[in-house]
Amino acid sequence: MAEETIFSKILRKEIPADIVYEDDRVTAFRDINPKAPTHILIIPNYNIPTANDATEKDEAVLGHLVVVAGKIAKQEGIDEKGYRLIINCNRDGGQEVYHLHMHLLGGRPLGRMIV
Ligand code: DGP
Repeated sequence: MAEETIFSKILRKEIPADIVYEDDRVTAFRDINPKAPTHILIIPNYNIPTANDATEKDEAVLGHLVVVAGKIAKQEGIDEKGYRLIINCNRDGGQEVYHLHMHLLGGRPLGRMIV
């Protein structure tokens, strides 16, 4: 079984988070250290540590992350202007929390890439 992270505690509501969306498969909450006016993390409700650990059984939930990202972007009023979705993997990818998550960033022009 994957190791616990701070995100497991957020899922169990043991520590506070500004949750903007939740259903039976995924949960979304505002990043504690926002890099843009809208910076939301969307996570599966169970721990897949990194993109390397994703398997065929995770395909539905991983696809759902993107569908939910679109819904939240609309909710945040950034869908028309646009936004960026990022999944970091391991050290070179800048991953800090080993519970796979998708960053939804928007609310300002982000440039062509974040480096
Ligand atoms: P990453 O580098 O892709 O692993 O991003 C992890 C993000 O998680 C980082 O932008 C900060 C955010 N984060 C870390 N701890 C917490 C927390 O306790 N609460 C919230 N809301 N966000 C957190």
